[in-house]
Amino acid sequence: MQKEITITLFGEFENKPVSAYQISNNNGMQVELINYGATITKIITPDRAGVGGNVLLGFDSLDGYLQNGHMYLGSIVGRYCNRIAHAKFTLHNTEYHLAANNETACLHGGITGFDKVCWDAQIWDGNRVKFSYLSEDGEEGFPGNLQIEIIYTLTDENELIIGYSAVTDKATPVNLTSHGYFNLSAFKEPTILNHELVIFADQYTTQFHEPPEPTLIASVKDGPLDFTKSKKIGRDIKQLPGGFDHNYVLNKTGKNALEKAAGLYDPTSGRVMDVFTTEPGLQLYTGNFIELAAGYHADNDTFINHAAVCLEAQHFPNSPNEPVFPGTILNPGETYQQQTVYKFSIR
Ligand code: G6D
Repeated sequence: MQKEITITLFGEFENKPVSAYQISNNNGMQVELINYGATITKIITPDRAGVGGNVLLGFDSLDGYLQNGHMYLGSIVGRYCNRIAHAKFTLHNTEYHLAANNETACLHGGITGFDKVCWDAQIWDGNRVKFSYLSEDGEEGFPGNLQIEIIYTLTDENELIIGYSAVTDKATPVNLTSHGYFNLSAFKEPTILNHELVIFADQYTTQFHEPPEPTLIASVKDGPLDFTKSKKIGRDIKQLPGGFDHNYVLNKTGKNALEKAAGLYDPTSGRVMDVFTTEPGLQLYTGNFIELAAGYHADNDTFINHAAVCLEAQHFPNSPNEPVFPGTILNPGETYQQQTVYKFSIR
């Protein structure tokens, strides 16, 4: 029997109410969402002793999100998540210029991306919330009026399913993701360095920091980025300046097939999170700048670096400028559709 979704006031943004939507299932899980940034603010799931804990980094008030917007905590990120080199792209012989908000690149849709706007919300049959947003032609420099819908579904199999769809009246790049920061110990472990991770990817796209270009596809084999066999996140992290912040090329058997991308396990709590997606790529980001956030959290007094890990399913960075990468251009008459599933269990 479906439980009712509860709605509470979470704050106010630009004189509009921001509401929190709590979805509970019949198997010990609870998810909280807010319409600011179509953001996941809490994911409560049981450990091997059956004790529930919040495994998602977030805030209990809107202020926390407004003060730490540079972290994109739990939010939907777009119109184009990750980076576009030189903050520009050419489409149908027109050059489009975006905000260079990350060195000379455009990151996460520019200055006011989808994580920093209020979405319309609609609740459905007890376990589903739909967020909608119209990104107008020219918003952050992108062409076309883009109507986006995000549907969050919490199943009794402890899956949080994120369904993405969008239509446009003019050709435009679209690359959306959910930017959750996870710590499966429910932050009883101060960092995720002891979490074990497997990523089903033999290759990654080289991180472009101008130059070298073009962005290349390289093998992870036997290097610090190799997660083809499960290993502790902390084992090789010191070999990477700051930590992991890399986009993996997932081993896909079929274009747009919903397939397993990664598995995360916390030996302390026994919690497991498996990630399935239709996307070709996955960004591994180990919360390398959290200390700068000087944030606060209901359960913790401060964040520390590597307090949580992001596994963001998406297309590759800079795809509008890399013709060999899977395409991200949505044309009028087409429907952008992607799905990512975060499935929680215990071991
Ligand atoms: C940093 O490079 C990282 C991004 O990948 C991440 O999304 C952001 O911090 C929160 O810019």
